Amino acid sequence: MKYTIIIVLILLNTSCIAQSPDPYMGIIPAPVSVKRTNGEFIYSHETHVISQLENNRAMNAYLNFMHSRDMETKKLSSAREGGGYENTITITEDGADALPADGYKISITEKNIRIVGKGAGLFYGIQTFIQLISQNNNYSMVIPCAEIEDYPRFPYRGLHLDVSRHFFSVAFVEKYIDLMASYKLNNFHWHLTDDQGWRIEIRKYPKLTSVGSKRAQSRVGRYGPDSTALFDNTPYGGFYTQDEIKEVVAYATARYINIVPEIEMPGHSIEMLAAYPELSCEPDKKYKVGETWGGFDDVLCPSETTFKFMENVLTEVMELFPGKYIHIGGDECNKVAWKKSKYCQQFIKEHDLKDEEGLQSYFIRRIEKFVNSKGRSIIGWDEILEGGVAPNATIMSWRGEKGGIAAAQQNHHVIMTPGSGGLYFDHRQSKSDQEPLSIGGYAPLEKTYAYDPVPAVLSAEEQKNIIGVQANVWTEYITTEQKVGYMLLPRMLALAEVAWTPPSNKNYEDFSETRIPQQLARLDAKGWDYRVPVAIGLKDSIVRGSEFNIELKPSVAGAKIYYTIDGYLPRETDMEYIKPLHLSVPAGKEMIFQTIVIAASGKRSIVTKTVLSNK
Ligand code: TNX
Repeated sequence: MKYTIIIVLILLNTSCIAQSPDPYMGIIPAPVSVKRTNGEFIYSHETHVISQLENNRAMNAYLNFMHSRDMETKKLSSAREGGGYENTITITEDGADALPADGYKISITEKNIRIVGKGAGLFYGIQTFIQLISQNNNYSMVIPCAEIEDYPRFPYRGLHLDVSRHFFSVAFVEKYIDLMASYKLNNFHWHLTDDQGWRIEIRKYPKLTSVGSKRAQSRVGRYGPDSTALFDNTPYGGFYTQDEIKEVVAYATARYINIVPEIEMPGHSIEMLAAYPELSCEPDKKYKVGETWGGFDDVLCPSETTFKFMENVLTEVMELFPGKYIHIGGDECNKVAWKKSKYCQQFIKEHDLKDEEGLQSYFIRRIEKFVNSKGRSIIGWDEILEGGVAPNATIMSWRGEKGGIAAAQQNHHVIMTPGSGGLYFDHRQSKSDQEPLSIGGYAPLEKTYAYDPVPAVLSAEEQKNIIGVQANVWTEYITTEQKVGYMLLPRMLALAEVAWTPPSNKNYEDFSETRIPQQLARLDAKGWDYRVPVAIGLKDSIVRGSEFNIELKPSVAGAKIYYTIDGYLPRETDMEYIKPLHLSVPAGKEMIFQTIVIAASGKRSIVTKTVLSNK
């Protein structure tokens, strides 16, 4: 009798999916509680809105969305709030006081919809409602009946963008902020200065931009120890004027997003030295704005000139950014220059500091004192713990969780952003050589999703110091807006769920196989670039056997999967996967099954290759 092994690469039992629909109704981040009830609400041109909120950010978000759908809603008198009128949507603060911080409630019945919340909470309720109404990318206006109750896990839900290594326009930054708001992130960490370019106009020091924002050329390819570096021979620059900054701050505020500006010191600052060499320990030396990646030996000298200069810079920065936090960097400060400098060595002795780390700590404390005197607080990268942490600083733990744990134990607030936790979106998303140039580390979607910002080693009391989580988009190798999209999405959606959703509600299968495909289709329609995930149900691998059942699902709603078994790269001229395949491989042979996912917009996944082997 013929011996056959049936290997099921994936079993996506559709009847099973039908029986247990996505418990979160497509919403990312998954809400705290979703209770489905029978029936659906049909949103139409006849639906009236009832609200007494005027000039309200949540209400504006709702009206703008409806306007973009050509669904202007007629307003009914707010006196009807709570009256149970049919075919209405009530948007109200009434009853919001009983909700948790930044929480909201939505009830959808066949007759009407009621969204309750206050401030940011109501705004998040509207974002959830918008996701419900734009599902499956067909902008269906049919909303299943449900009761949703929701609030965030962490108060700080951050996303960073490095605009120094590569510069991104105001329009793009605003698009980025919009995206954050859709997924309930609330802190935009704007990395405005670094060795490779100063990007914010400072009126008192015009050379910061006229000199410091421009580099003569950029290093090509991955930075390494080799001395055969290639450069692109192309000048690069860009900065934001103060008026542009004000515009972005207002744009973010309208979406309940706080901006955390970062001004790097005392390291990552050679662009400042190029503009104002008197800030260095060797003022007669010539400095140029960084053209390569990685660190530089020359950093700010802890002199009175430097402190005065930085205070003046920070004064202008604080006038532009109204938020509580000013990020002062503090990472990777090379100590070479301080070790060589007589002035620094004398300073260490005179101030009874232990060593150069003590000097770094002195530097940060002094800046903190100034920032605190203006009623603001500093955030710094975890290096600011070295040599003793500034008294009121919040720590961003990026070199793993160690710094964050130590800071939480010392009763400092902590934002977790470890590269090792899948939160560095400059790391590659798969091990395929079809991925674009990236900085090195490996952070697939699943890894980001699995991250938990609260280390178990902390006591319950210490855990309260973890105020949130953030992902970072460093742009040494991200030269275009399109590539920002590619590196950001879909991982940012995983970040949103890590930051918002109670851990017990997290479900990677539902997230990656049901909600991500819907959301990606929605983002595609909005013009976002993103990494098209590979077909659901396949991984690059070898599978052994003679008979193979293959069941796949597109990773973006509405996308098509094409495949080949002839060894050639699949493209849209190949067979389209429509229904489960059954492939037989004779004894001693191998068949190479390759797939590509192509979204309606034409965006393509990498090609997967599965060897079906009967050898
Ligand atoms: C480390 S994270 C840096 C950045 C780089 C990044 C690249 C941090 C505080 N410093 O300057 O861009 O790695 O992944």
